[in-house]
Amino acid sequence: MTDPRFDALLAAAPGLRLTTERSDLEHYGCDWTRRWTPAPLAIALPASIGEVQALVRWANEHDIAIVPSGGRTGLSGGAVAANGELVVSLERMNRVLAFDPVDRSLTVQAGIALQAVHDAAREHGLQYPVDFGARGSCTIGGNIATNAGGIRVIRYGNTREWIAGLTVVTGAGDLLELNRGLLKNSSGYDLRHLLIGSEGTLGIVVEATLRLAEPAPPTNVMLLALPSFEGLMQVFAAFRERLQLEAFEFFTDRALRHVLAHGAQAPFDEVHPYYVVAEFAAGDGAHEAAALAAFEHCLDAGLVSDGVISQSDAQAAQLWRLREGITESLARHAPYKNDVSVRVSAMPAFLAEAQALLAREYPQFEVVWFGHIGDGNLHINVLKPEALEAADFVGQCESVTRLLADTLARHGGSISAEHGIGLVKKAYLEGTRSGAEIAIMRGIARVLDPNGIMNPGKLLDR
Ligand code: FAD
Ligand code: 2HG
Ligand code: ZN
Repeated sequence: MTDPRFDALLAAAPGLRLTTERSDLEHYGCDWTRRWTPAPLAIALPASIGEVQALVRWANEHDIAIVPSGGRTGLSGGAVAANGELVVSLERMNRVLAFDPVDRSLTVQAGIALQAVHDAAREHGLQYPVDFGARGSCTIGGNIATNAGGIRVIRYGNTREWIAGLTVVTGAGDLLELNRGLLKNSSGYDLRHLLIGSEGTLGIVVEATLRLAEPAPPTNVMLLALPSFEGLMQVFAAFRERLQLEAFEFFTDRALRHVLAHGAQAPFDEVHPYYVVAEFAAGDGAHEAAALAAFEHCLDAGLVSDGVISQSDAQAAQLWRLREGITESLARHAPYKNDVSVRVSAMPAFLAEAQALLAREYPQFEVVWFGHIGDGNLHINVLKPEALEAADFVGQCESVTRLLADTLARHGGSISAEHGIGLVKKAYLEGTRSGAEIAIMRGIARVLDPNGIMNPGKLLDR
């Protein structure tokens, strides 16, 4: 730690933990994308809001870029520090601060893991309904910064719906308390919503007040096998009509094969091209009958070819593993990820067009399709052929993404549904956002972060 600039920082924030150990730089300098070589200046681990403010002010004085860092499970390169940035990890700020039974809210520090929030809500007989596979490692700060979605959006919405208040240190070093947990607040621009989805470019979220929901009803999980994707949205409609859906997730046989190779158990004796995991409120005979009716309707119409319903929590977890295990099972193939959305009504046409285009233009690639089909959100992972160099692979995948972006533009969709733009999708932002919108976004960034120190190079160039 020989850099003399750190002396002033440690004088202003004596409790701050600062490290330049090579293993720490490597550990904190990247996210799940693994595409960039970590090269941060240092890692700061504040334990209080005062320390966060001190280091943001110091970074402004010394013109040092900051990368806010949560669990680094991000899939868009948002938490990457490859250019001498100061990584600010919130991992020491991971406590539950307050629970309010009347407001049904939980106030937490931003570095708390999503799973710990679930546990805390459950202790109070409630639930925090944003949920997805990275729950054990991702943090509320990262969820807010990406407006994370997940497997229950179909019923509960994205992270944005659950944020009643935010405490933020802006890029200028100001402390803002946004909305203070109010349910109703028509007092002008809601700056809280600017911070949600801002990918660390406007400030550092240090605390959040989360709304909690009634506990989830007892549920059952069903795995459906589908002969073709044309009928997918009809299956969705049939189940949504008859049941209260908590989740409706889609994956292909290719995805399943990777999860099985990773140790999961095959759900059916036969191979089917497409699958859906549906979770729905259950627990009494009427629900069971409705599920059976939905299934039989789809079977009679030739929309599904097989199905299995969970008989225990353990079996439900096993079925979920087939869907939630996909990302991890693909990791060894260095996938190039796309995370796209269209309106649910546009999904069948988009899916058909995109699948046909990719198969025609890029037959050399294994493409794995899965996602939150009930939200109009698909994950399209292109796997790296072993023989292809990483740089060549990424180069070719950029043109896959360009093709997808053009297709999305025709269908009015978005190049990032829930993972954020980060570094990975910056070049394609203009397909989803108009020039006027991007100009306003730049203006907002200039106001909250006048010296451009907050996560520069991510989301948009300023
Ligand atoms: P990080 O990766 O650390 O950071 C993400 C972004 O947020 C970066 O731009 C970073 O600078 C910024 N940031 C982090 N903390 C703060 C803060 N306190 N203040 C300001 N900015 C901050 N995402 C989904 O939406 N839905 C899914 O279903 C889903 N499933 C996943 C499954 C797996 C197995 C994995 C590995 C990832 C998945 N993700 C999913 C992506 C990822 O988990 C989410 O984007 C998550 O919200 C990132 O949280 P994090 O704490 O890891 O953030
Ligand atoms: C999911 O839905 C995540 O499982 C990860 O958003 C998607 O790995 C991906 O592409
Ligand atoms: Zn997802």
